[in-house]
Amino acid sequence: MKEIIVGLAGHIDHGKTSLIKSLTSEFSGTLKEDLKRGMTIDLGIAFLNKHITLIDVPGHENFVKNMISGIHGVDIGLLVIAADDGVMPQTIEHLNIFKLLNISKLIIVVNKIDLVDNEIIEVVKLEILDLLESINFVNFEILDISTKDNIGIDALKKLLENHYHNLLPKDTSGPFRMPIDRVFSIKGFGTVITGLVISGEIKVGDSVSIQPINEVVKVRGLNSHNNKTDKIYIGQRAAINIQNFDKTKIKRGFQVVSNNYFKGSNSIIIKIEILSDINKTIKKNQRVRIQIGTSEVIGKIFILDRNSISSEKKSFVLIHLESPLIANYKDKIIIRHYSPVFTLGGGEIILQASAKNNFINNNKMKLNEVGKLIKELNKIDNNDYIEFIVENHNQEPISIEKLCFNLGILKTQIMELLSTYSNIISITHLYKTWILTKKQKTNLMDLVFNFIKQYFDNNQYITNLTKEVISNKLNMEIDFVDYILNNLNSIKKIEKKDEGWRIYNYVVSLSTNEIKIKQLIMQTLDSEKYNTSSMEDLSKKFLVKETKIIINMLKLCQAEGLVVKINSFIYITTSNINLLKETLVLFFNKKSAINVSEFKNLVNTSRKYAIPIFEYLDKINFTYRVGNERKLIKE
Ligand SMILES: Nc1nc2c(ncn2[C@@H]2O[C@H](COP(=O)(O)OP(=O)(O)OP(=O)(O)O)[C@@H](O)[C@H]2O)c(=O)[nH]1
Ligand SMILES: [Mg+2]
Repeated sequence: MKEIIVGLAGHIDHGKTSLIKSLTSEFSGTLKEDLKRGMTIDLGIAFLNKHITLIDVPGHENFVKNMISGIHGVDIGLLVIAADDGVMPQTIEHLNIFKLLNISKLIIVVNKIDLVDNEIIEVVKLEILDLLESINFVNFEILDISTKDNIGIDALKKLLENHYHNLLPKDTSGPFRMPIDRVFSIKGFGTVITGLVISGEIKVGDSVSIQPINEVVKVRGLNSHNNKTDKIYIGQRAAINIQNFDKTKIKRGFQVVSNNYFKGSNSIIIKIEILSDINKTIKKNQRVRIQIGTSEVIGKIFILDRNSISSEKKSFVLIHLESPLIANYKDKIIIRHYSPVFTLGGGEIILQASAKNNFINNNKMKLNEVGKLIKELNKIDNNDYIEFIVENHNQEPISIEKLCFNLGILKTQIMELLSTYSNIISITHLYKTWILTKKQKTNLMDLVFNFIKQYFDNNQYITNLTKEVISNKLNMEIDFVDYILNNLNSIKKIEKKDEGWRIYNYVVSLSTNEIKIKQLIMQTLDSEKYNTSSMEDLSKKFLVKETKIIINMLKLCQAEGLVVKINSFIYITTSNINLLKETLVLFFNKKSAINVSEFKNLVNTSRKYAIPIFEYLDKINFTYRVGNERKLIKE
């Protein structure tokens, strides 16, 4: 399962289409206008044999956009330079685009050698070598060709065959992804989409989605090399026939992808690179054309750590896109000047954000925060941002699913990838898996512990803190909080207390006066049974000027489970409540329902207490109301 795609490039009229014709005896143009004008406008596809595909592109400066659509993701770049013309503007621009898209294998064809003598050929070659050196291209071969006199064609075929044999098969295990370059319909078949598969594989019958319109479609048929096939995979040019789908809804630039992968982004953070030969800078808020794969959208560049960007230094910028783009980690992009249109540079995607969650409009990520991110990114010099992406989720650790989505890889691949990162760990708890850096985990453990500690310091009369409160206050996923709490417990920093947690060995430290008041409250409430004093009554009784101490001690008694709050005025001790329940159970043995006056007599209380106590008993599901009576809820 191995194929190679060769993308042609070069200045207008230098002989790209002629070369394809000589190699394949096939005309690759697809448009009538191409024939009329004698110039290529859009992409053309031709097959050298069943495993080598050639992609023809236009050389005219107005159609560089189509050229980029054609050569993104190819294995080899084939740059055609006419010997009678030498290096021309699009020779340079196309070569730069190969470089920016990381198409590192290059064959240079010096064409039309029939038109010049040997000396000129040598001069042109020197010119080419100079150019390659200035762009820092090292992996290339140069061939002399005349398509007119059929010189060098066999040598080129042989060279391409050699490349084919030396190429290692590509890994087909990723999620499926194919940027669309053509859409058409065939009578009786419906809509057909073509493109170059840049990741994964699909089979007939699979369900895939079309992004960024997020439409799920079923694969009805597949085609590759003009033949029906039941499977297409990475590295192939392919056609997908989809069921019942209106072709006008699909455009070049959309992508066919595995469901739940590669969704549209409205904001991207990229590592940007400006071409050295254009002598231009990119300024803050500049509008540019952004091209990824086969799509182009307009974007605005936010430079957050300097005023402008020139070719001397790579930098990170935020780009806000006017319409969504399928942009994934490490995707290569081309940046073109808005008007006049020419290539400014390129870049690599580091982070992407969807429309709902975009960096600027969402309160979650203000511009100055993006600025901080960019400062952090500037510190990384190894071109690997996975650790950064993981740690960037900070208090809301990234789930394994989301990380797979962000990186564009499958769950089955991620663990192997992450095992090569010594600072990254995975945590599985309550059937969920999060990915964190070691440092992030330590920080989050500290954060939760310090939060609990401070909470206890500020609220000294509480006895525990629930995970719900912690999750809420720290804005952290509850199941992850649960993991951290259990971890803090295992290292004896906190311990379980009733339904929540408290600092390990925590004791509420009370003053002598507080201890005294607490005892008095307990004694009083206990003896008053079901006609208890209110908070104010208690302060009067104990001659306390500040009710605060009573409030605090009542809260503490409540937290310790010694007292039950019936309403804001009525507190009853837990032992008296238990006694009440026992008394009621005995009553219900004799009679199925109890009314207020029976209750008043039974426990010797007044109406003022009876009604709230009834309501309390209903609330705790001990009794239920039937008319004016209460019945026992039997377990
Ligand atoms: N003498 C001579 N003419 C050639 C040779 N190869 C191509 N041509 C001529 O050059 C002209 C342009 O050739 P094309 O193959 O259309 O060039 P292209 O690079 O595809 O042009 P665009 O698609 O418009 O960028 C045609 O008239 C060809 O006949 C060659 O080896 N020798
Ligand atoms: Mg052409």
